[in-house]
Amino acid sequence: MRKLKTRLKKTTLLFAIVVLIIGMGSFIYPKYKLKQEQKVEKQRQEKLIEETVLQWELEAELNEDMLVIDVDGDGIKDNVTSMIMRWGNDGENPLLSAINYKKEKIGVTPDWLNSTPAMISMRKAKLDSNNPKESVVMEFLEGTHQSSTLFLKLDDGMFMPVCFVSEPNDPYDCLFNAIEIGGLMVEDLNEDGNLDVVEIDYEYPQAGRAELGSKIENTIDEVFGEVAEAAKRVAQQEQSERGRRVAWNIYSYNGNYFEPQLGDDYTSLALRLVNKYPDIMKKTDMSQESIEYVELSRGFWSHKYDE
Ligand SMILES: [Ca+2]
Ligand SMILES: [Ca+2]
Repeated sequence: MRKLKTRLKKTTLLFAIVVLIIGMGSFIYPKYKLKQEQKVEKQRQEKLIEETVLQWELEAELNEDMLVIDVDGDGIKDNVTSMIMRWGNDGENPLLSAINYKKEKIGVTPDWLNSTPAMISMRKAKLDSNNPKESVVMEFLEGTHQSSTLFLKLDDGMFMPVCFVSEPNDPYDCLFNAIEIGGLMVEDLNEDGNLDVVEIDYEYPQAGRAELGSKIENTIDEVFGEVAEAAKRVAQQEQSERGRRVAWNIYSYNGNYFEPQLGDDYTSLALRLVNKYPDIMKKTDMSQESIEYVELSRGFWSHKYDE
């Protein structure tokens, strides 16, 4: 009898252990399964990202209207395409459109940027080295050999221009000028993490002394009409020999826009520039005549833009 009791006890204990193991198993197994599934899904996503980004990068090598950069700062590269460049400047296509690796649209430029001059190049820039977001820099052809540059960053689903005023009224509050293609200097001069932009111009030591000749003067009269006198002075300037490069305007990104650097702020950044590039001079070291010439020329081309 005692033997039977002991056996019964043992059986009950064994049964309890088995129930406990099954119970624990049925509790642990779904968790284990979920983890496995999550792992597989993560690997699938990683493979999708890798393949999509690689395919885009190959495409971007052949298409200058496309960039593969991380515009929303989530650590995964996105696809930015200039729809104007790809589909034409008919006022309907946005300047830029971005999609993520899932092909979801994550950003577009506002309609007021739907009409722009011919694009020369498109590249990336980091406005703030502490922010993972990458921005777009677009250069456009302006005038005869001048160019203008637009910086764009993604905010809340919109690619907004980063201008040199806090509240821009039109695209010209956001276009940085360069006297020649590729001439805009874009780098962090004082290494504070925020990008600086320098509009470079030239001094004209012989300003005002070049003779155009009556043939050219007559042509300018015919072509430029009311602004012929200004055009003649600009033509004289272009014929006179260029001196050193000048740091005409310096701007620094302040987290919101490119703030014009004036007074001591200008001097401090300009000195760093002169140290790094000895052929560049400060605007404040130019002759008054040279300054007036550059002002005339820059005003002349922006007058042309307004027409
Ligand atoms: Ca991204
Ligand atoms: Ca800086």
